[in-house]
Amino acid sequence: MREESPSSLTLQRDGAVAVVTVNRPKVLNALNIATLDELAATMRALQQDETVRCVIVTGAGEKSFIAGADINELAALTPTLGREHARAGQAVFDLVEQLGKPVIAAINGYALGGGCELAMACTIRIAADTARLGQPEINLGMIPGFGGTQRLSRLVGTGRAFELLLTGEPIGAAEAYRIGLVNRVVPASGLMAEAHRLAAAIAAKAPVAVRYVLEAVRGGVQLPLADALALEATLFGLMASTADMREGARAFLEKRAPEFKGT
Ligand code: CO8
Repeated sequence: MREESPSSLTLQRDGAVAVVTVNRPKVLNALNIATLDELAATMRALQQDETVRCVIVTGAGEKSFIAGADINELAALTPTLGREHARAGQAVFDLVEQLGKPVIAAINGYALGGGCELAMACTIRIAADTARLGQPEINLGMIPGFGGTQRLSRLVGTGRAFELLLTGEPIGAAEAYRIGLVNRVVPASGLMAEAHRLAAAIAAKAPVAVRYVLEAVRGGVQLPLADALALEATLFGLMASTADMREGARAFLEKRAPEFKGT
């Protein structure tokens, strides 16, 4: 495993899996502008790196995934800066959502405000049983600005989103699982092992197929069903040009494990 350490993020590689850890434990990994910039630069580099097949995002320490945007910076925002800050954060989370590779949020504690928003921009969310998730912005006299009002309602429905957004009360991992905010809940001690297991399993699939699943689902939900189905059919047609699709079918018929090459 090789390690690079920019100031507020750490980046580790484990084969085809990259682990990005937000590392500001003194403020429960709150996201300041510098950290968001580093996250964007790191994600762009991982996007370009063809040897990376899956990314895990987590927070340093045992207490917090990310406790939100850094409130020290929010307190000083003017209207113009507030809008720019929100748009900049949204762009970073859009990048995570549109990375073209699966991003797994390993939620190891508080995922509040911008932390919950980042988790929602990820492809799959695994929570430690100790995690707490929520959008407490209303308690600060503000609303989410990094996509929370939109991604939360799309993930859990408007009724539950309104309740979380209007009360600001965090929920535990079990409740987050019940409402579909996280995919699975595991004991805190096994969180990273589970995230690595899932990441490795996905990283072993045919990379083009993985990319097209992401594109079909992300692109399709924005479209009327007929257009979304056309998108799916087009992507399926493109898949038919890959060696991996032929290998997958041949391996099944020959009763052996496929060897995918990413072509
Ligand atoms: N920003 C800055 N510092 C923070 C943050 C944060 N979001 N969260 C915690 N900290 C700091 C605390 O101030 C404290 O610092 P210090 O030791 O210097 O006093 C340290 O982290 C430890 O925190 P606590 O002592 O509070 O730890 P507790 O275990 O008592 O409580 C909580 C943990 C419940 C997580 C508590 O820290 C808390 O409520 N934090 C704030 C959570 C929150 O409101 N998050 C939402 C922030 S707003 C947001 O994310 C909006 C995003 C969109 C912005 C749009 C751009 C314009």
